[in-house]
Amino acid sequence: MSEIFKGLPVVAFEGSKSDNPLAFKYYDADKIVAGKSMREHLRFAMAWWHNMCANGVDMFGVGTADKSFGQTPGTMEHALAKVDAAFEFMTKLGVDYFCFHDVDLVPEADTISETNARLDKVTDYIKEKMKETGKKQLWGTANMFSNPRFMNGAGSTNSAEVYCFAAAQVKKGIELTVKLGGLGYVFWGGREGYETLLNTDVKFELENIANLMRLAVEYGRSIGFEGDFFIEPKPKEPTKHQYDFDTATSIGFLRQYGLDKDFKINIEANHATLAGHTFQHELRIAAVNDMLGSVDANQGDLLLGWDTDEFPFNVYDTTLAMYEILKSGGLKNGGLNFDAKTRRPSYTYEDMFKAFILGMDSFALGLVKADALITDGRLDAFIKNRYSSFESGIGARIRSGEATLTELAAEAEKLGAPKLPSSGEQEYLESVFNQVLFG
Ligand code: XUL
Ligand code: CO
Repeated sequence: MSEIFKGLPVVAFEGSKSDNPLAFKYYDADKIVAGKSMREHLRFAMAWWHNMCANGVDMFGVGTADKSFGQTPGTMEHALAKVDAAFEFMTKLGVDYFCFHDVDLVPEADTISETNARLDKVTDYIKEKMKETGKKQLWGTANMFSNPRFMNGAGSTNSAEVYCFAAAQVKKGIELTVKLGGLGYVFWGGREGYETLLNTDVKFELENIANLMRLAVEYGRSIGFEGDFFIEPKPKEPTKHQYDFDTATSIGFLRQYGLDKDFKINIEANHATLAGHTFQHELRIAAVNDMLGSVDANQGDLLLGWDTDEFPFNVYDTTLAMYEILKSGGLKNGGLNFDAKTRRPSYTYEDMFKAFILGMDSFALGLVKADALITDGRLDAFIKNRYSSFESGIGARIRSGEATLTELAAEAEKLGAPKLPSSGEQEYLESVFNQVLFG
């Protein structure tokens, strides 16, 4: 097997003073931060679809990047060359994990059995490469949104026949995840939503999606899958409305259908902003519900209303994200999957390397700064003090659940006019944040 990314080096950490574009400035894999190495905290993953498949094609033009890796796209030789490329890429960048959809690995055949045979062949090869390199699968998933049969969704389809095809793909997807020892299995509801309520039975569709997930859990557990199932929320795109709109909605769905013990949430930054939330908000809501599973690390563009899947660059956001992740005790069966692609004009192999360096450095900085914020302690102390009226007296009785409504009303009457609550001091806290970030 010959080198694919010729002339591109194994990327080393050189520190913040380095001007080598192909070196890490902040990501120092074995450096210990908050008791663990950066590598363990961050668990970076490469998304097969953006990195090994996407060539920059968009609605207005053909691809600009060559991802043929010396083979003819659509052949098994190409599928195997993508494996070689992926492992060389991960090795050179020091990325420990990867994620894929079934059809990212192989060209889909006319029959399920032929597609599955191709998947078996490619995953045999992936398994060999995993043994050689120590790389691991973060999560697996099935693409149930590209094939025309899924035009009305997979679990949410109006066709019982299509539902069977979805089930077949989920079954195989979980089998491959078990085969490769993946930590998670993702459901991103690509077309699990609707274009108009005039033709849609929402309750029926939700029940069918939940049923597909229940079947997946039962089957997965029966063949030894011990990892987490994840829902990846997104409010829209490609459908007008996706049922897994955001974290809170997805958690409600999981609880409604009794799936909350087996599922957690995979939060994507750009999906959060499409839902009108911050990335931090989605992480916090998942964390306080004990549902923070994994992260699709990318960023959107605030001026564009779609999923631009950019490599993370905004260090305020990566700091706030790592702050939430550290405070929640870290990602257990999750990691930071770069569900991100280079811009269409950044079409070279070197751009792919630089994109990962940007993303990995942005999160390494975020980790260091988040740890510094926690060590600094002023934010925590402020929050603790902000709720201190609940520590004793009537406040403590409210917290313990002992106080009755009558008792509280009587207390209010006794107080006469209540004092204003203490100031929120947002501006002060933001300046503390800047001070910790910039010294
Ligand atoms: C699409 C998206 C998906 C999921 C996996 O917006 O994020 O690639 O991450 O299906
Ligand atoms: Co994603």
